[in-house]
Amino acid sequence: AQALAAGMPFNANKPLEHGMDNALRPPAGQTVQPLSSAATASTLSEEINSEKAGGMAMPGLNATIESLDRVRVDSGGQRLTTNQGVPIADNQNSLKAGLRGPALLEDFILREKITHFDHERIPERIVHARGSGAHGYFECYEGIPQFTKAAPLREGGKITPVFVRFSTVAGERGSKDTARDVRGFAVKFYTDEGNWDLVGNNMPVFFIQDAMKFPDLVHAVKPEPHHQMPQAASAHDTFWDFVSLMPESTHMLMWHMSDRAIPRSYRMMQGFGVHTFRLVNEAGDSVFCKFHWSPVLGTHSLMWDEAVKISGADPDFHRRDLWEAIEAGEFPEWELGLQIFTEEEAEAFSFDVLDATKIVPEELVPLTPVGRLVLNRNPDNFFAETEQVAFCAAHVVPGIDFTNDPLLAGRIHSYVDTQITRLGGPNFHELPINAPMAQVHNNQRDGMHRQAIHRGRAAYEPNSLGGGCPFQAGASAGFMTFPQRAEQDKVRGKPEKFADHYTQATLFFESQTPTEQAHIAAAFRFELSKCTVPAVRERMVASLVNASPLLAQQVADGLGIPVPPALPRALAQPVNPEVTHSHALSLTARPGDGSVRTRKVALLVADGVQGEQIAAIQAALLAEGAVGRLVGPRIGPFRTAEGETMEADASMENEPGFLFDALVLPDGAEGVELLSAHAYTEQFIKDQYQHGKTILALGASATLLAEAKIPETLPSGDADPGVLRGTAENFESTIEAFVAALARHRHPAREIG
Ligand code: HDD
Repeated sequence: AQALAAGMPFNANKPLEHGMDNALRPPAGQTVQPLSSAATASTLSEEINSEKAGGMAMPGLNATIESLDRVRVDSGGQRLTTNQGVPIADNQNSLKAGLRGPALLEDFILREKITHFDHERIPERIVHARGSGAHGYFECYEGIPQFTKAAPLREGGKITPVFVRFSTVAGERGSKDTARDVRGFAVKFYTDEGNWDLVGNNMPVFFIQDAMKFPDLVHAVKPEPHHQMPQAASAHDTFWDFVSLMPESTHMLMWHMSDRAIPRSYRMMQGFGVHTFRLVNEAGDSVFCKFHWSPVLGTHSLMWDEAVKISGADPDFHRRDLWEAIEAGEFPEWELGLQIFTEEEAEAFSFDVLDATKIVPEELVPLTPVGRLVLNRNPDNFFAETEQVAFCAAHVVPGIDFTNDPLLAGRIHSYVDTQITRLGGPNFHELPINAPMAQVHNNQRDGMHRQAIHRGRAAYEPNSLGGGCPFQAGASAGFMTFPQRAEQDKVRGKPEKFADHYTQATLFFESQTPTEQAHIAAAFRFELSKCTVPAVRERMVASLVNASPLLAQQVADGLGIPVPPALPRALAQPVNPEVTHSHALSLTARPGDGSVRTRKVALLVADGVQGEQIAAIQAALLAEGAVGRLVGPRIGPFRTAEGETMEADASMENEPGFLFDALVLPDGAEGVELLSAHAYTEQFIKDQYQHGKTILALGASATLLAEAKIPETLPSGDADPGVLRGTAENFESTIEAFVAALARHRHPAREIG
């Protein structure tokens, strides 16, 4: 509109239309700094440290800010056009022969609109269909050039833009976030030397050892083919039929039945590269490596009953959580830690590092911290970015290489292949979200939807007509596969150590706290009780006997069956493991920074509550980075006991108790009476208590606790550190105690009788 008013031709407005007026761009006259030089990196590093002050993504840190600007479209002030840029006069009425006459075939505007609409959907991912993404950056701490020449890891202070997508595995695109499932944790690094995708999960092992079995695994866990049920759930016969016949899955099943499978937030879960990878340095020396992402906020989970309820009240729970945190400037952060070990060390381990059903215990090879990942920008458009992003396990850069893990081998093939169907052809790398920031030059040509306009006549190599370009980078600059010796017979089979299916399943179970173990037993019981074929249940319990007779007993009791004889083991001689207890495997080992940042607290209000106390608690929470929301019998204004007005932005109906991390019950006799009479209050409090959350009852609201039958003490007889009672006299210290109790995430002692 400005351009038109100024009498400029329409296209002169193009930069504006494409987001060049983005508020995040540097002021006029200032240029965005290049990412490649070390000097620039350290300047940016300083800027990042102050980024939270502004709560804004910094220019230069996000691939999006620079490279995606050319495709951003902002239609503010623009007139409506067809896809050919023809201005549209009337977008409400189709072209008809007379006002009551038939619509005309000639109406190219109607037909273009409907035709495009008809083709708006693309096939969803066969696995990991439901996900959420965000932009951010990876910052290297010190640089580890002695181990790798990979651009993001070799120099201290180096900043590499990233796009990350989290996902569930089994559910369809529109399924719920809080299903019991593995979570994908896929990171695309836009490095100076091309894109590197670390396509991992929130669990460090996998169900199977060989990619040959992947289609079977996925067919088994997906909804059953005859009636397409159940959605986003492994609790059905075909899944348990398959895994009970596949003892190598036992270790992964322990993780899958643990609270890891129901994370509190994408921001509060670990990520793992799963496979053993290779790092290669400038000299061509190589070591083995496992990648670990550790969240700064700690690793926290939901409870099963909570997850089930959340999936009804807010199927977008994790998506919303990630989005809101980034919008609020509370940028999620993880530390990247590497387990680095030599091939010779690996030879001596009691397990095979090429087996994706095995971890390398942290007690055996500790983590070396190498950098941090920060997500600081939400996508502008879900489809263009989160849906069209294409991760590929084959995308590595110089300095990162594969090992002979047979699961990884299949992945190297599968990801590119699946994108060709999903994204409609071989040019998906040209989609803006997938395009590397490094330059792309090769002789690949044509195909569906080609964007690049290649100039010149030589599309082959070697050539003389194109001056020999693009030319091979050579061994010093180009990707060189690590020259691992390979002189063996061609065979279909697996190495001896792959046959040990239970040692690490036992390690995992025995490293859990009693509460965590109880949750695992409950999850097995729940899932197997959903199987309709008794033989499937029995076979699974028979397999568990090999991992833990105690667990097998608990599950069998829960199913009302005797413990069956153990399944025959593939390995006659039991393995002698290096580590028999690993605290690192328990969620309690990862409390995070101890802060309450981004935790959501419900402050119940009604007419006549003591408003000043509520306001003071809300302010105290905000000062700690937590969110206190006023929740009323309805939304809207409430009159406080002091005669002021407070505004509830949530109601007990639209935001039930289980959506919050903690609860504050107000003082004020009139308000407490109104809450007591309200149909939702009791369940709101009960859910909070049963899910182990912190509850603070101020003054008169102690009666609400009694009405909800909240026990005075823990089952052990001790005081419950998560149920606090406040009075006007001890108000200040109560707030402090409340924040400290909230920082503990949950109070599991309530569960153990
Ligand atoms: Fe996979 C997607 C992670 C084994 C084949 N996988 C996919 C995604 C993640 C993983 C996070 C979603 C990426 C995104 O957000 O777009 N997959 C894993 C991990 C595995 C694993 C950690 C084991 C260590 N996957 C695996 C095997 C195969 C595949 C063995 C096939 C042989 N995975 C695929 C796929 C998907 C995929 C079919 C579906 C959509 C896509 O790739 O882009 O190619």
